[in-house]
Amino acid sequence: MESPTGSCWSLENTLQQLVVINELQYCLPQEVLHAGEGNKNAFKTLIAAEYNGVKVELVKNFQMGVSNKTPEFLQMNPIGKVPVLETPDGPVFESNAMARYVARLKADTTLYGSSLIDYAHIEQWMDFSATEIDSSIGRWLFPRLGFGAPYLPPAEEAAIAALKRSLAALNTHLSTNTYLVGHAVTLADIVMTCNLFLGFKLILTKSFTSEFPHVERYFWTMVNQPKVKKVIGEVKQAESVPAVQSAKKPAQPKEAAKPKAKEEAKKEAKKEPAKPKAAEPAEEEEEAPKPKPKNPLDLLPPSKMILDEWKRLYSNTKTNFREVAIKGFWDMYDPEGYSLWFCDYKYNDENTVSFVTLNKVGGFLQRMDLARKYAFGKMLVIGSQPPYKVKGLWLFRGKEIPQFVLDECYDMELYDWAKVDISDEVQKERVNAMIEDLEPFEGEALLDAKCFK
Ligand SMILES: N[C@@H](CCC(=O)N[C@@H](CS)C(=O)NCC(=O)O)C(=O)O
Repeated sequence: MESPTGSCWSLENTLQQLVVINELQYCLPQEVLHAGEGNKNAFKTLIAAEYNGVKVELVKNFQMGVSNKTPEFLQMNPIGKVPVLETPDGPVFESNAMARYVARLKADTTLYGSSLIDYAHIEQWMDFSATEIDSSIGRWLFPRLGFGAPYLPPAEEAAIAALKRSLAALNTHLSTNTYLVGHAVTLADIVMTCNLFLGFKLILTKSFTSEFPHVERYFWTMVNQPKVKKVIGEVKQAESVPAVQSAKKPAQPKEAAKPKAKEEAKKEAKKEPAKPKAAEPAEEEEEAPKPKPKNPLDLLPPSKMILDEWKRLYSNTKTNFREVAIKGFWDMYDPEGYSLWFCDYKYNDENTVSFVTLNKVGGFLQRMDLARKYAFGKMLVIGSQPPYKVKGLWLFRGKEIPQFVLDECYDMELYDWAKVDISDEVQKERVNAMIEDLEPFEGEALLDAKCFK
């Protein structure tokens, strides 16, 4: 940015000007934030305001799909998206710009670091957070929730791969840094946390995030900072990847809740500052969630086999695997409550590149996340050179492959499935070999063995 004299823009000059703005702010009207409660993009502004001691009021009775369609709102943001910050000098849209504005309202803010290079790094991580993290989470999450782009498995796979790549880079950075820049919370951390928040809350299960332990540590540290917690509330990590839902129609205005005029809304906001609560995706704000129907597998008669006990036994057996884990498995196995299945990839001749084959299997296991409560699986990538064979063994609750798995995990149709006949000792031994990663398997070396548990 150039100053009127043509010299380079200086952070110091701007900060000096902001001292004046800061001193003036007490006699100016307050900032008003237009967004529904629980909007993670609005949280950026609210958290920055907490850190800077700036008063920002959340407009009351904001109704997504209604309030943001009024002519008054469209004057503030022509694209009609939320959030928007109304300032004494006019409206600002784009949540990062709004958060920057609030960060700069305080002259001696620490949110922008203490040097030009800190400032550049803060901007760097904010851009990274928006373009590499938030966009990949959105491309994975929203099609599943029926918003935006339609759900397409290859597009989902690409989004997950992009997200993993970005999280791996973030994880490396955070392995030697408590915060993104310097030794204290900056605006970069606020923006990154809000973006991760949506992911952790709605789709990034523990089994997904455990690959990125430094990101986990960072996220939980951030959301437990008192000033962050005050805005976003208690955070609970997603327990499963949401099932694919059919596309949602845009919200229709409701009879009872007519859009409020800007002035009226503003007046109400001033009367009683609204307290933000735990978030929902903004698009869902206008509808109360329907009670989730019970999974039919939960209605089956109880089984003597406790899946988690088997998973624990599998994970904790380090020696004498045959005698302990495999024997334990058959002692527990309940053919009335569970079934075992072999699967065989139909297109093994396409498995010509090892890492692509491994990614394919990794993607399958990722998408099976929705069945974690009801399944255990082993997937073997077989062969020491291409084309690799992919074969697997699955244990499912119930006597058949659960219908919701067939419906929602598109990989299922890429495999031939055969129920294991446990009265056949040869088949039983094949089960054992697969659980155990026995090598050679059917005469060949294993490139990899992945477990779903
Ligand atoms: N880049 C914008 C994204 C804003 C955005 O996507 N807002 C969503 C809700 S979180 C919205 O208003 N959607 C309604 C629409 O697309 O019409 C920002 O960071 O503020």
